[in-house]
Amino acid sequence: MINRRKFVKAAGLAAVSSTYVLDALAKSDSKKVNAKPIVISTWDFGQAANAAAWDVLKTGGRALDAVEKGVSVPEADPSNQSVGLGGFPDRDGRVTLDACIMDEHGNAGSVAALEHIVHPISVARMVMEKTPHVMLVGEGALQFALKNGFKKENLLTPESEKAWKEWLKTSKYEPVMNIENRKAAPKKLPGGKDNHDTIGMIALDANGNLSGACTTSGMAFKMHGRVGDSPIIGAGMFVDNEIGGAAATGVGEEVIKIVGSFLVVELMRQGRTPQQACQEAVERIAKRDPKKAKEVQIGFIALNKRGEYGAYCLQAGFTYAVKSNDEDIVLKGKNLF
Ligand code: SD4
Repeated sequence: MINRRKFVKAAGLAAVSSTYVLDALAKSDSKKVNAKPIVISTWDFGQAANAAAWDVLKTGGRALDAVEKGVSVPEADPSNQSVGLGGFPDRDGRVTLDACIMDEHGNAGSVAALEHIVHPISVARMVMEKTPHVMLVGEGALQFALKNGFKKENLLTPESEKAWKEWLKTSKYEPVMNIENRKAAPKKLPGGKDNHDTIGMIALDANGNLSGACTTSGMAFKMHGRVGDSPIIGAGMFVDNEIGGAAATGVGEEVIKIVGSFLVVELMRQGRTPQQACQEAVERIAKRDPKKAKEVQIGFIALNKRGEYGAYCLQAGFTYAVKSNDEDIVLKGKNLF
């Protein structure tokens, strides 16, 4: 049988204009056909989130309910300092949260710079289902949440407050990330932590419907009012029920500039496998700003309508979690550098 890599090389990928050919290639390296239900999410703590999503999926539940329930796990976990309760604050000491959600009909809801609410993903869902809008931010998002029964809470835990006070001593903003094999001394946040724990999750339910969710406290010690990629539909997450879904983690500014998750889904539409699509999006980031790309971490996960999944990142150190009837695993994302 012809080796796929050699075939692509021989054909000259740039010269392959027919999506038909690419579609054939994509199918030829399919790993999982009809593997539904299935859920994938970013980072190793995605496994616990997947377990909660699986409770919904295994009984024939809707992917939308699964992703909301799944990402609620890290949101409520104070030890996760990049999502929800206990998230690192901005440089003014305020915990501001970003989240978005999409259902199988292409409906979308989002909140950005939301304070005092443990589950921004549920507020995002309510924006989607109960308002004529897609996105609410800041004070308006908080008022909407409070009017709809969400409780106002203090999200700044003593641990995150301590880390912020430590950071104030230098007040130097620099994205700190999970990168293995750092040549230079690894950058760490006060308390010795990395800062890349946004959860992005895509699920395919037993009925073959896709939904996605993404939620984060954003980059630690960001400027007050800074919004990352995570709540931006098409950047931090995107789902098209005909094709697949994708989510991003990492330095959001770089993801926004290429509309990353939308790009991954569109590449799958053109025939790329989830893995190939994620790789191409990461390469696009590296091509745009090669110097920056070497310094930051960005990872994408993708799941297509057939239940095939993949991931790709800039630097070694990105992990993602997969749960289906056959698998309950954490995988290392393949990396560019
Ligand atoms: C952001 N993408 O706010 C998020 C940060 C992140 O893991 O992924 N952290 O830019």
